[in-house]
Amino acid sequence: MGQFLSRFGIRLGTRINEHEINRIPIHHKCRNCGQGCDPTKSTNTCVNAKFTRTGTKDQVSIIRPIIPNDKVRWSTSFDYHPIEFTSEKIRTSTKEYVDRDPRQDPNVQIPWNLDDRLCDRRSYHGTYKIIGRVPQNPCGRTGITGRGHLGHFGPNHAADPIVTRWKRDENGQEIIHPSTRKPILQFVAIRRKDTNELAIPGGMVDKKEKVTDTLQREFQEETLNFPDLDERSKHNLLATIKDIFENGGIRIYCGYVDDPRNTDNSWMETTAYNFHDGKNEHLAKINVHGGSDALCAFWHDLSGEVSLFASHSEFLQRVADIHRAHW
Ligand code: RP5
Repeated sequence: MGQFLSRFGIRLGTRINEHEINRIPIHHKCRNCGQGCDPTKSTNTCVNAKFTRTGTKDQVSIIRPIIPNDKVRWSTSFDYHPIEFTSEKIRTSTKEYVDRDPRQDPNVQIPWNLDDRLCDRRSYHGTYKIIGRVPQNPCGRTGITGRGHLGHFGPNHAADPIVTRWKRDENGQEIIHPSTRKPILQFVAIRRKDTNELAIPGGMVDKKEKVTDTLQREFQEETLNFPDLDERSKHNLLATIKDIFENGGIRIYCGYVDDPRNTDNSWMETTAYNFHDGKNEHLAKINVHGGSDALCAFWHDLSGEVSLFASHSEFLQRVADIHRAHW
């Protein structure tokens, strides 16, 4: 996303206004799989569709109709027949942070475009429209109406901590990539349990939680599983991480994510921060282990050739640019 945002003169890490968002062709990828499917092919399903776009292992799978790139914007006319889909888990949830559907119950009133302190329903992309009592995805058609697998109508906010270090040889020297002649960065990656894809260890902002706290909580839950540490070492390590996350970090991006769960009425937005340990002093020494939603966690080289979940590759490219590292 960064690459094409900057092409439109929009700096990453800045709040994007409504005028700017209108200039962004967000849907450069197939909405089913996030890859470069050819929408002109004579099929109405995505060749790369994965169950995670539309269902989980234990739920019915629904394949989205493909929206050709030039028909994504609401302003273009299109014979559009989206599929209504809200997962059973979301429909039957009684959790406080899962919305009830105002289309089904006229008594449900949701404070759209506001932060009522329980939930921030504001979008980084300005005021979104309410059509038929539910928000309209500001980035266009997705092929699905309803909430899919997302708990909120409108924006669902997440946070992505990008923890980086230089790749070093056994003598501690930075390793230079032979083709770009630039040093190689490594980031803390996870393999997601739901899609099996490589990802940044991000997660949803909880009710009443600050984004800065989400960054720290998600990093700890998904990558720090301390099987070998005694209580004292664990305490010291957590204190160091807390200090770094609260006092350092570069904001890389905030806004819409090309997430497989997005629908016409619910979508993901994130804030991504980079925490870089350039001198191998603290974060770089962490021996990461998978926990929570992560099958496993590990240090992985930053490279344009690695395929990652949602918009994560674009965030990492921005990090590589900032540190003048290999991509
Ligand atoms: C992505 O989904 C965000 O960039 C973030 O990494 C992630 C949050 O969702 P969960 O990991 O909590 O499912 O859009």
